[in-house]
Amino acid sequence: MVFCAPSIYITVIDTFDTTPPISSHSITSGILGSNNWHITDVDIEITATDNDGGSGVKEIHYILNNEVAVVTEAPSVSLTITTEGLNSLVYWAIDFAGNTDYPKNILGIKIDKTVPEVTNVTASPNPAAVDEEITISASATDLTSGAASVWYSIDGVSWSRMARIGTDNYSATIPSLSVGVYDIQVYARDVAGNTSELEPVSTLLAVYDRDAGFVTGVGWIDSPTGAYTADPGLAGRANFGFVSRYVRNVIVPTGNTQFVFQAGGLNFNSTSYEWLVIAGARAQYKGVGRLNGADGYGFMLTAIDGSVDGGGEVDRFRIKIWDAEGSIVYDNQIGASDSADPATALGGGSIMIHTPPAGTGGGNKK
Ligand SMILES: [Ca+2]
Ligand SMILES: [Ca+2]
Repeated sequence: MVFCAPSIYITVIDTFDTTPPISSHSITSGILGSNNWHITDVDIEITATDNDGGSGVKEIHYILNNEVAVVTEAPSVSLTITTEGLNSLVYWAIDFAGNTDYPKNILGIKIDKTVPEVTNVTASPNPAAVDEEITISASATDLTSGAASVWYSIDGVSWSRMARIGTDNYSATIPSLSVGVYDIQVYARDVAGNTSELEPVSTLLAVYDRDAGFVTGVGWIDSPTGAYTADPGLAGRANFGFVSRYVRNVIVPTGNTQFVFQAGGLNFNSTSYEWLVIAGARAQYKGVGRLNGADGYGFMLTAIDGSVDGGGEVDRFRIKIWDAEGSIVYDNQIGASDSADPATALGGGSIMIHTPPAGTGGGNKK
């Protein structure tokens, strides 16, 4: 050994370090969901140490998902994996003597940050009679970890699991329900544990009594601009569900009406009815209810059953909602008189007027 100059000194040490450094990794942050899937980005730290008296760690190299190798001149490096799906990570360290650690190959770092999507929630038949079995159907997809389970509730009360029917379709049956309008909500959970529970997809289900006269409606309209007076520019889909039934000599009809205009955050539920008039294909009724949980709103609903003589083959719907001062909150036929026929055709769903045979019931008229 000759210690005559610093450059030679380094060369000499090199010849004595024949031991590669040792590298390892740890996940420093990231939320683990189910089945070893992470439901967030994953932060990883790779560190390396060289042997005692060795030349020291010079570089850490890593390759994420078979991309270009990243070289860091330090004994540790942090990286964040953001890509959803199965990720792979290969890394190794090199010391100043040029010894190379054997590459660690980490496969299957699984990330799914996306909630599953529920579509096509339907109830059938809808409307349904009180003694009819109702089938709830929905589709659920999840491109990353896959849908694991799909759940439904009636008015959000309790959740029941739906059976899987084919690849993306799910189904459940409800033996029967009493007269009313029900909010059938569905959400899905993916294999990683992401859930769409906070924003279930819903559809309204109407249940009627076939022994009474009734009008039912379930479906949706394209709410026109101008309908929602607090923000007249808003348009979009509005869902409705209603049942109004009547018995001869009983003036006040019973039932329930729900109307939801999602873009305006408007959610109306009737609390009681005042009167109902059914004349041929046209039904109209008036009542009071709650808007977004607050009492003190009036409403009038007018509907045409296109399948009844004179109905013109097209189901049409109008709802007008006003506050305690009588100011209009919502009217999808704003400016028209209360006696006008509804002009808005349904985007989907149906309106059904049922008049019981003479002597068994009948329409009351105000
Ligand atoms: Ca070494
Ligand atoms: Ca997912």
